[in-house]
Amino acid sequence: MKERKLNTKTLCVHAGQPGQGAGPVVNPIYATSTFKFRDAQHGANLFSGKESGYIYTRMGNPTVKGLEDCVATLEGGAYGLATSSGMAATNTTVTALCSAGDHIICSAAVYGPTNTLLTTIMSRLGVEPSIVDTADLDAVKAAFKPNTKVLFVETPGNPTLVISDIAALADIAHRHNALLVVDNTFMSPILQQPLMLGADIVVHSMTKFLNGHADVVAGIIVVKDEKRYKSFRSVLNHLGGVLPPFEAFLVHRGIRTLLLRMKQHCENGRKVALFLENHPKIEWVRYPGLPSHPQYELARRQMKGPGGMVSFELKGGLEAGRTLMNSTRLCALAVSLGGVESLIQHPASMTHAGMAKEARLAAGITDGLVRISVGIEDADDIISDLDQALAKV
Ligand code: LCS
Repeated sequence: MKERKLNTKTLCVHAGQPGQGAGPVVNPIYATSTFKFRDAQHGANLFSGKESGYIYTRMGNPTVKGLEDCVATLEGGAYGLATSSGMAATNTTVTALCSAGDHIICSAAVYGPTNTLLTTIMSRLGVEPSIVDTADLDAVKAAFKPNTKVLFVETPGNPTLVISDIAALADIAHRHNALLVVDNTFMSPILQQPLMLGADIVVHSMTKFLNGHADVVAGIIVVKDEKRYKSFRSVLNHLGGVLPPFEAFLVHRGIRTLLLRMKQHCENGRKVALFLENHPKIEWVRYPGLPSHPQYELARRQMKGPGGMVSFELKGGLEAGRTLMNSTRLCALAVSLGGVESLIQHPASMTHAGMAKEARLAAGITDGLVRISVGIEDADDIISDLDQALAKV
């Protein structure tokens, strides 16, 4: 009998966890830095690859492997590589794919430090970046050079929520013998599966929706084939930015409720976005679930839901935004996103403060833009908090 494919809800609960048979129900924390060999030959065989098994936790650990298998399954990929942060996932990916003399194209609207990593550190090491609005396919085509190795896309982009067409960009990248890397942090594999749309590699900050509880910093890379996995594993092992087992355990636990949480983030995100759009003190709102989003149709085609991130600007600009952020009682004034609790922050002076002002403005990150990560609390409570804070503006 052909094995029935499990549905996503079931995979969130079971992927990467121990299978049937006697033993633990939950993949335990292997709190060990190193693993004993049977004898000297066994150790030599593990190092040479003649036998597979665990050697040393920087090279692999059963708790971390359970999480890697889980996220790879949810993304529709073959292998995962858990990293110590989302930035470590991006850094490891770029380092694995690019050498001095190569060129990389990156979305204009990305998490601030991703832009900084490419435009300062990677460029210092000889990898030349081009920052492009990847929602504009003609601009992307024009940016390719003979030495372009990677097209790095964040969609929806942080914090403008601009959406890039993954399938079209995969096609463009492949025509130029380049690889498409997608940062899927804002969506999680529940709402968007870039590998299924043609992307070659997915990276995540698992600090956000995947973990979902604002108590871990973590990242992951998902690839489609063994050859790339082995080369990435070697780079990660030598760069050293691996995820420790305790953090892996927490993220794996968080993923068991990922689908339920994402449903609630979408439901609450819609309600909050609609409330803001109808409020007289709001200048504009950007949310992929609102018909006013410039790429509403693409969002509906490419994403299974609009997610929990909402960006907006008040009519009074930056000063009004500051008063709002200082007046919320339930929404916490903090960076990060994707947790069960609602957070509010100001990208120009916080998450994207490290970017050059011209680059920030070119990416649509205005001085007055305020970003909310809508949590899974009762939507009416979030809205009433924003309502009382708006009354103070
Ligand atoms: N990619 C995206 C889309 C992100 O939003 C972040 C962090 C990262 C990568 C990096 O992940 P990390 O190393 O922090 O795990 N975004 C943050 C934000 O918007 N506020 O604080 C962190």
